[in-house]
This record gives sequence, C-alpha cells and structure tokens, in this order.
Amino acid sequence: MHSDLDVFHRLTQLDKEFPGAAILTHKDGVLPPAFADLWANPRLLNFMEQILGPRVCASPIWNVRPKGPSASTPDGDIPWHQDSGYFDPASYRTMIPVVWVPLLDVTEDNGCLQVVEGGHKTGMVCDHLNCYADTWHVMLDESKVEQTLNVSLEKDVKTLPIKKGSFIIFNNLVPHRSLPNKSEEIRWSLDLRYQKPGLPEGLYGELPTITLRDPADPDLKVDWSPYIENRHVHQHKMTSGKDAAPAEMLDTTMTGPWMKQWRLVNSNRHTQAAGLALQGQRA
Ligand SMILES: O=C(O)CCC(=O)C(=O)O
Repeated sequence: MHSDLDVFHRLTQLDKEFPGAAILTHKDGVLPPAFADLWANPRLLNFMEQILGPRVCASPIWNVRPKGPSASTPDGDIPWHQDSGYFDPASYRTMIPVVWVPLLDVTEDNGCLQVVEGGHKTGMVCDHLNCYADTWHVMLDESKVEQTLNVSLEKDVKTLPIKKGSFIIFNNLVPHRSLPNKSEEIRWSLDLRYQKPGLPEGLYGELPTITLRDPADPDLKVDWSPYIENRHVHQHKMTSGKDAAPAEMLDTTMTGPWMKQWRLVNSNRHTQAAGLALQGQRA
C-alpha cells in the first residue's frame, strides 16, 4: 500500500504497480466535507457574487484530479479545450466559472495550466474532437480555433504557474490545457464550478445545482446531499443507457456524454467502452 509515502508520491507508486489506480481515484467522486467547505468558502463566494450576482450556486461538474507523472500516467494530460466541450449544449449560454485550486505549487514542470487569453470573447463554443491520445478527454479542433474563437494557440497562450494557496478563475469558454507532469509527484488539484440558479447546468439535468449563497436566506445551511452520489455513475448511465454495476466502477475506463457530442477521430479503450467506433470499424 506504500503507506510510508506522502500524498504526493503514494499514488505514483500505486499506479505504476496497478495501472489505472489514478483513474479510479479520479472516478471515485467522493465529496469530503473539507472539499465542500472550500467550495462554499465565503471569500470564494464573494468573488463569485461579483461575477454571477447575489445568488450563487454550485454547478454539478467538479473534479479532484490526481495528475500523475505523464511518463507513467498520461491519462492526466489534458489537451486544449473549453469546458463547454464537455457540457450539455443547453448550457452554452450559462456562465459557469471554475475555481481551479492546486494542492501544491504548480510549475511548468509538474503540470500547471495554460489558458488562451481572450479565447472566450466571441462567446462561441468551438468544435471539439474525441478523444485525445489514450484518454477520455475532448480536444479543440485546432483547425477551427482561429476562425471561431479569433485567437491563436501560439501567440495568445499564457502559462500560469501558481503557488499553493492560490487559485485560478476562468469561465467555461476560455480555452485551456495542462502541461505534462515531468515530476514524480502527483499534481493534485480541485476544479469547482459555480453558476446562477435556474439556468441549465452542463450535466443534462442529471444532477441539480446547489444553492451556496442567497441574500433571502442569510443563515443558509448548504445541502450537499445531491453531490454525495458519484457523478461518474450518472455519466456512465448517460453514455451506456444502463446503471453501472459496482464492478464497472472498478473498471479503469471513463465514459461520458461528451463522447457522443463530437466527432470521433481516435479510438481507444475509453471510446470502445462507450460503444463508439471510428467509421468503418466495429465498436
Ligand atoms: O487540472 C487539469 O489538469 C485540467 C483542468 C481542467 O481542464 C479544468 O478544470 O477544466
């Protein structure tokens, strides 16, 4: 179990011995009270109030990401995308800012974020493609970025190394990616999303938004119960049309509705698990 190792090294070893351990950790979807407290942190909500107005909700797509060393766990490598590329098209007009919080200093060597400055300004969701390398991640159709988003994936890129205790806020239309992790440490991070109440979220109505701040209810006690259930169970059902058996949640493939949203250009074990095949191939 490598219990002698710290939280930044233990999963690296486990994943080397049990490939996919990091994916299972990502899929686990458990929302511990400490993460919920961070999501509802009053100072973060003060930021969100300025962006979203006085009523602020949690939006149901969130992650704790164990981004391991790229050499041994390349599934954490996230290519250029807009978050809306993963979301229900009904939510494209909803502003869904994300607060991205690393649990250690992040640098160009261990997988910090890059964003494309101004990439949200046309208000468009660019075409994406499925799925990047051996992962389940969508990727921007780079041939359409300049025309649709009026930005360049070379000239407008900003690299964002930040210190532990800092965070980055950006919205669902800002193109971003994370750099490969060249260290031996797990680059743990959280991405927590927010929106106004009453607008479509990105998860096809599968999970509700949760009210975090409402001036009409100054003593609001946040009810986190809808997010105690693992979101990945819902995603599996949306993609396969059936409930996930417990063994399937121990399967190291990841599937989700975004896989059916965009053109498949690369087949791998995740897209096959979703029953998708490249034209001319059997699923
Ligand atoms: O944490 C990462 O590596 C990527 C984060 C990301 O793409 C997101 O939060 O939308």
